[in-house]
Amino acid sequence: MENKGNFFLPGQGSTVAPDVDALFLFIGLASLIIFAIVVFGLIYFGFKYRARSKEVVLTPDISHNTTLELIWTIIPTILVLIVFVWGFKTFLTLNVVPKDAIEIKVTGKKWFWTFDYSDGYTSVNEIVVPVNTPIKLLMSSEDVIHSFYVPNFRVKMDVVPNRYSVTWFEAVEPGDYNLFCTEYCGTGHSEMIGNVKVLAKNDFATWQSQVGNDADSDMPLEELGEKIYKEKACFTCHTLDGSRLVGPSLKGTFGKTEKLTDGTEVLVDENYIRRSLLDPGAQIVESYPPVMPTYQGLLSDRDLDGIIAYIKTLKQ
Ligand code: HEC
Ligand SMILES: [Cu+2]
Repeated sequence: MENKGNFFLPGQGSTVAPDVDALFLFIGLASLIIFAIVVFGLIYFGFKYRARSKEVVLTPDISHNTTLELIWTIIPTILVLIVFVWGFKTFLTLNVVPKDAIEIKVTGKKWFWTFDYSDGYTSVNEIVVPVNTPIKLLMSSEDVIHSFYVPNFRVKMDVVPNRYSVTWFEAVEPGDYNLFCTEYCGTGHSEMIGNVKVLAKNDFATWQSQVGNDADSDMPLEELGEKIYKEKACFTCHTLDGSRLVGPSLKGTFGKTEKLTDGTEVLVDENYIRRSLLDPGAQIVESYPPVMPTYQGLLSDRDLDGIIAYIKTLKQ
């Protein structure tokens, strides 16, 4: 990325970032100057009118000063008007989506992002977009409030259950940019991290044609399963080394007997795993919260075969 940013702000990666930063800088500097005047005045007058003798000297009876009062009313009013007009213009730029924008559906859930593109492709935790093209994000949540935040783009918008929110951006340089959830949404909140991959226009076209042809169809099942484990962010809740996270570790799961919350025991076999992914609420492992999201509609039959094959490789 050309624009690396500085100590105070991350690099400017979108068309709106310079506007947002300029206004921020103006408000910051104006506040700093006023702060300096007030503090300096306080110290200066405190010193100038300090008590010089033990005798009580009464302050002369001054009721007002019209010139001073006009100055401290007019200057702040002008400042507030500048901030209002400037801020409103920037607010409109941030909120009015250009007509030719490409639309991507964003879904937040505990604790990852899914992105649905108009050609039917779905990705998890990575949104891929072309450079110099306005992108409209139509966003909703499947559970609690999340918030979509890309610091380099100066774009942040809440993602709320039961309604849609909309935001947009136009990236100005290819590269990878952090995507954070900025609304505390539970245990895995700090791991709800994604990536915005901005590609040059021709690279984006190549990417689109690749995902269009289903590059996974000739991958061995175990490899496909491993890829899904990473891409669908299973790792935010399941480890591979036997340690407990939000969910049980997948190490040595296959073939073991699992105790469920309803007191029954069940053998972890192909059908149990399939059901865990498509209808996770049906059988809850004892001592774990029922928070695993459903992957119904996100995983094909072959994907499920892949995950099962992969879990089988994770022996003790
Ligand atoms: C938000 C956290 C979360 C995510 C993400 C998640 N799971 Fe789970 N998963 C859980 C929890 C909690 C349980 C245990 C409770 C239950 O049975 O639903 C569980 C249970 C399971 C089980 C049954 C394990 C057992 O020992 O019986 C399997 C298999 C599983 N998950 C696989 C996956 C795979 C594969 C993915 C990714 C595609 C995934 N999970 C994503 C939280 C999650
Ligand atoms: Cu979140």
